[in-house]
Amino acid sequence: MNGGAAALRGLLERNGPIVVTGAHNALSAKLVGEAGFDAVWASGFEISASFTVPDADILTMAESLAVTRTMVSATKVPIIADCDAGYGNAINVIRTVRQYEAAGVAGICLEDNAFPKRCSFYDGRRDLATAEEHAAKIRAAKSVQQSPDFVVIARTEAMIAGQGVDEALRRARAYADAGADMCLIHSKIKDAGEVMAFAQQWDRPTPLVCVPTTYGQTSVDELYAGGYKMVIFANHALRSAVKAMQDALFELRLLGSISAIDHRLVPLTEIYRLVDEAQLREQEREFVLGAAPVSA
Ligand code: SPV
Ligand code: MG
Repeated sequence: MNGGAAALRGLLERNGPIVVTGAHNALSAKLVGEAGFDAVWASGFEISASFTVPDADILTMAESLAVTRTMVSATKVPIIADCDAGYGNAINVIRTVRQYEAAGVAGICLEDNAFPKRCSFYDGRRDLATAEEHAAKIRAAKSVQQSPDFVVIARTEAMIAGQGVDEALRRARAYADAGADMCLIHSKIKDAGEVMAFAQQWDRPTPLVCVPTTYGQTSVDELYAGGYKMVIFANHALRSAVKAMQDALFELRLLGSISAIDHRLVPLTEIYRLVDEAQLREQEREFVLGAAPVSA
């Protein structure tokens, strides 16, 4: 049984917004859970950056899956995996769903970028799959999931590609009708105008998801009131970590003494807590130090 999927279904049935935050490894996923977010977004942008490669289907499915597995084991909070365009066509999607569901994620997101995808915010080339092709991927995904609770989010990049709200509506309707559990409507303009206009015209029961990276002044409550059930803060664990590390490392190099940057650090005991060092000592007492002698 996939406890994460059942928990995510519970959140979908509950009133109020589902607030999700991105992570890129086990530790950041654990911190997202401890901060009280409802779910972890296993972000392609964050995981790619943690390998210092662009978010453009450079990492393989196996690499991203391996990272995602470490997240599942680090937190009880449901994990939603960003599976980009599904790592190929509908046949690749079938294996992607099987592997991610078996890894214990609560759900996956599949976007209608053509494979290989490019991050929604990069300038330059942007090719979308046809609506028909992506709807078939959603149907393929839904046809192979094992647990009825597993959540498939269909994402349209129509507005990212400059094709407007009407094209986003046409595509999202096709994905909802293909069986998507949620539709993610992405936008890169500097206010919530596009996503709000979309939600006003949305005429399916399928709940909506948004990623307010470029319209960060709009609150979760406003987005929920506008029709968005799930809000994903996609990359903020990564960006805050990079800033903290850059500032601390720069100052350490400049000042040459650890005590000068003490105020920037968590104590070692906080790291011990995060890795459950107390449990290690308990297990050592029980299974190593106090091991009963084996009779000959
Ligand atoms: C990610 O975090 O990888 C996403 C969200 O897909 S975005 O970067 O906004 O496209
Ligand atoms: Mg992504």
